[in-house]
Amino acid sequence: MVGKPNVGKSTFFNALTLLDAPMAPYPFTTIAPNRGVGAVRAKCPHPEKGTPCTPGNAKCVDGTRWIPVNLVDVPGLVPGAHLGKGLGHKFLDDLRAADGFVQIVDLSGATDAEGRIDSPGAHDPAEEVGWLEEEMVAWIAEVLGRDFNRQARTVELEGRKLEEFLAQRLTGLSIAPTAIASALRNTAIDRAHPAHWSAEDLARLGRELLRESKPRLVAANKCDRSSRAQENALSSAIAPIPVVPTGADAELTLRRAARAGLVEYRPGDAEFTVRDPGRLSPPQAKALEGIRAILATWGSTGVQAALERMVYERLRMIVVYPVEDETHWTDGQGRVLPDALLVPAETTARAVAYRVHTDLGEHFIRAIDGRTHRALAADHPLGPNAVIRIVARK
Ligand SMILES: Nc1nc2c(ncn2[C@@H]2O[C@H](COP(=O)(O)OP(=O)(O)OP(=O)(O)O)[C@@H](O)[C@H]2O)c(=O)[nH]1
Ligand SMILES: [Mg+2]
Repeated sequence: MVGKPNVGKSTFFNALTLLDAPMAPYPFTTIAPNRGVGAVRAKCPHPEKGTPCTPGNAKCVDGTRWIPVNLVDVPGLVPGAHLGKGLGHKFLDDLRAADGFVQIVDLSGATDAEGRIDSPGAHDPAEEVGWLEEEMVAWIAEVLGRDFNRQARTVELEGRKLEEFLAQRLTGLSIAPTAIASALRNTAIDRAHPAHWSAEDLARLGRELLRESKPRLVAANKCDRSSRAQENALSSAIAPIPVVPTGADAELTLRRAARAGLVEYRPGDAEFTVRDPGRLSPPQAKALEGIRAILATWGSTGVQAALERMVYERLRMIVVYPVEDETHWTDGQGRVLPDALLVPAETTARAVAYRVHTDLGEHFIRAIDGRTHRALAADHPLGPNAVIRIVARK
């Protein structure tokens, strides 16, 4: 969860995790990252077998699995952060390990670049998206560029592989070697002479690396104070980055009310019901009616949708179910579909084996498709919702 201060990052994070990270209507409320676990939904395969499942890691509610996803809420970023403005570098370093960024913006335009309150519509959220990208590009270019020319010369002299040299410099940024290779291709940079690369070349490469390795999605937050026209303007200004309108505050209220047993609400739903109107205080009743109006306008609070679009569309993840018995879909203890794993689309059968256990990956013989009962080779790419048994040497 990234963005300028005071846009609702911690509120968004709390809504997804039901944790209690501090939230307040002024900038820099968050001064150190908050870590927690949210979840994305997937249709559970158990009805195909006609038996209930026995989930271990990902609970199943009415046929919907909730697959855990690690989330990090970081302090607000301001223009000039890579030079140390605001909480600067510290903030950027918290982003290293992320697979993707959900940028929260203030769609209502009622906060300036430093997160100070202003009148609604005074600021254009598209600008936040623009300068945040520049900050991240500058940050990656800086990580790449430290003592670059001297080291690049030795790479040239020793004829070392450029990709390896760059990968080494980018360690910890969670950037795949394939992303480095395609960033090099896309920038058409002079591969033979890295020692001659200019600061501009490094920035171009940084921009490509960011694009290749850290998919982004914008949550246009505070939609309760915004219009569809504002959403459309933002979407066209920052295309092709997808925009999901969100009301983090409303989602948090609903989830907490559901936890307290006051309402029936499932994250992502378009509606909720009050269990016992007599139990609500007048302010609670009023807040919930306000949220009803938000749901009527926007269809949902958008928070769950934003996370799921990030995971499924932007990160291209799928859910697979490893089992030990391909007929009953059970593990060794007879539990049905115990594990639901999020893996990149087209992950191979062997890679899933490694995810389950290193031994299983190393001693992999074949996998068996739980639906067709056909054998799958190690490099067979898996599709969404695959149920597979892995056969390994003992
Ligand atoms: N109207 C409205 N206000 C919201 C929404 N989400 C969050 N807020 C409010 O925005 C303010 C800032 O929320 P935080 O979650 O602390 O924002 P942040 O981005 O984490 O802020 P920093 O940690 O300072 O960077 C709080 O007053 C929230 O109640 C929303 O969907 N609608
Ligand atoms: Mg915060």
